[in-house]
Amino acid sequence: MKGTSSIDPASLQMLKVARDGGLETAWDRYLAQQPQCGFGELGLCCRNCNMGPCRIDPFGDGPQKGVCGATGDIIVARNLLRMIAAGAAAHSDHGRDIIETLRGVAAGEIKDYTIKDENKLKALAREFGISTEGETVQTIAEKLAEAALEEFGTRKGYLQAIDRVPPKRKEIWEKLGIMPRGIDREVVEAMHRTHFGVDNDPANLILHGLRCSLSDGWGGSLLATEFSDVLFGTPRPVRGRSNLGVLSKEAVNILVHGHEPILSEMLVEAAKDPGLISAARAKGASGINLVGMCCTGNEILMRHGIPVAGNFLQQELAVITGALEAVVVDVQCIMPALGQLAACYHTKFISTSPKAKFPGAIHIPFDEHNALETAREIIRQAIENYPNRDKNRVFIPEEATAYVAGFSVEAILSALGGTLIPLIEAVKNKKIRGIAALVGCNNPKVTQDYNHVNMAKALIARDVLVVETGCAAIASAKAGLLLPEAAELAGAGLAEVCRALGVPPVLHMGSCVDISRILTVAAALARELGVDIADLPVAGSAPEWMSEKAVSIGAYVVASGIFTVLGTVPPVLGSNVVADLLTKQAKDLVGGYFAVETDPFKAAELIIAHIDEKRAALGI
Ligand code: BF8
Repeated sequence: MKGTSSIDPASLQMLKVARDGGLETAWDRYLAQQPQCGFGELGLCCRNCNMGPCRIDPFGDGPQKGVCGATGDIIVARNLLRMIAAGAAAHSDHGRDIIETLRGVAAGEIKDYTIKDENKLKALAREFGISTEGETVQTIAEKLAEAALEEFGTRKGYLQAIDRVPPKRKEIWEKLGIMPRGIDREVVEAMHRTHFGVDNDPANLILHGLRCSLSDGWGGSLLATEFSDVLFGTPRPVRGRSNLGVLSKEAVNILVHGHEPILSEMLVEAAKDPGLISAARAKGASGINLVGMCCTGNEILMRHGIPVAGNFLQQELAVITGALEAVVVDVQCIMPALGQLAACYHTKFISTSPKAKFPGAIHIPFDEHNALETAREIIRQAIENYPNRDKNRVFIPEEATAYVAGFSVEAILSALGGTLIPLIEAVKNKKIRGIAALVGCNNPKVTQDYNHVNMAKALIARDVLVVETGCAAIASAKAGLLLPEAAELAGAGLAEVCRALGVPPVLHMGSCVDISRILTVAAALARELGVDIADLPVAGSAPEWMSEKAVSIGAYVVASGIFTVLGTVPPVLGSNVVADLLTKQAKDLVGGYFAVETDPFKAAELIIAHIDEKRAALGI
């Protein structure tokens, strides 16, 4: 959909406010960047050593080699591997922070968090070969945290969660030499290989990219999900509201944005403090209104039904409502533009992580050892700021769509009566044609939410059950697709299943690290059927992706055997060799492969054709 910024009415209203007020957003900066660098778009620029920077002429007239002799194929492959490594590092470092918090809780050093899901703790301990018999929860947690931290670097052999994978998949990874070892190790090796003068074979580089990404999907991300569930509770279906209309005209509005639930969970706790609520009232506010954005928004909506104010491209728009007393951030997907924008309003932009500081931000270090008090201090600062709100500059759109979220693996199993068999039966008798995972970001290259919403609608209309995470899930929440009533938009078979189970046709499974929940379900389905993941009628898509994390996700989904459609073009088209590897040869090597399709309706058709091909091969 060319020429339109967003399909979200709330975003469109806020963009008008921004334009009228002369305020700049990502959409403006995107336009100012046009035309974007063609070498960069094709992946043909190399800055890995100081003989460069070098770039390859895609038309064949200028240089075809960098100073060192690297061809376009080598440069594209190296750049892609670095993107995967950065994405895997981000997810996995998030995972490590959660595990370290659990270790601190178990050791009694961190007091403000408790272990919310002891059953999951014990199940994970058993998976890691840790005896739970007669042991205290603390001891189990301590041993489990230590074992999980070993996954990052010192483990011998392959990652523990690989045992969830069907045997055929393991054989493929072993044969190709891409069985993921330590999580950190794969990222370090990616950086080593892409250093000057090391790995210069495009296929060898891409294969390591797959291995590195697998250490994210089946390693860092999976541990982030599982240990978050242990600490903060495993999500269950929960109702909430989504979009900028969740901001309040009367209450102190605090927006929490970023990724790690360590911060957002404590803000949820602190916002309930009667003393702080009274303090807010004393300043003339009706109370405290904590809302989320992006993945940290997903974490607290999945576990508490906290309202979610929007997805990636709405972070600036939330500030432009003029109604935010504070934007509190930790790590990832936070625009550095927020500092300057917040300064145009009374809004305090508060950073909390030593890893992520921003121009124009107030830094309040968030220390897990003093978590509740730090969260209270942040909320106090927001309350103090309430009288500075200029009511004449407040504009809050009305949109606040209801949603049902919280579909963890455990919640799905419970909706199905404890086993995957009813789901398998529904797939076999074609009530459910297949399953598509729609994930990932917004990107100003795409009309906001257009690809997400249209793909989801096109798929459910053809009886494809859609599972979502990240900003894709927030797009569906805003569009009303996460409600059981949305079954009326589904094909007859899927609608029947949804009505029988009381679930929406689009299931919100969490934040981006929670794509590991989708992997876990896919692996369990394959095991149940005695086939490989690649044999299942399932597909993935990142219809509006922008981040390096999404590149790692795409790579591990494909490496896990799942066909994946990208809705924005990755920077690989400068190399036919790399493009061919990803879109064709990967199918023979790992079962999964990529397609690029920017039109959401055509992308949905690709997924349906793939699902039908897999159904035919299974004889169902
Ligand atoms: O990890 S979907 S814009 S918020 S990267 Fe970021 Fe993309 Fe949103 Fe969460 Ni995921």
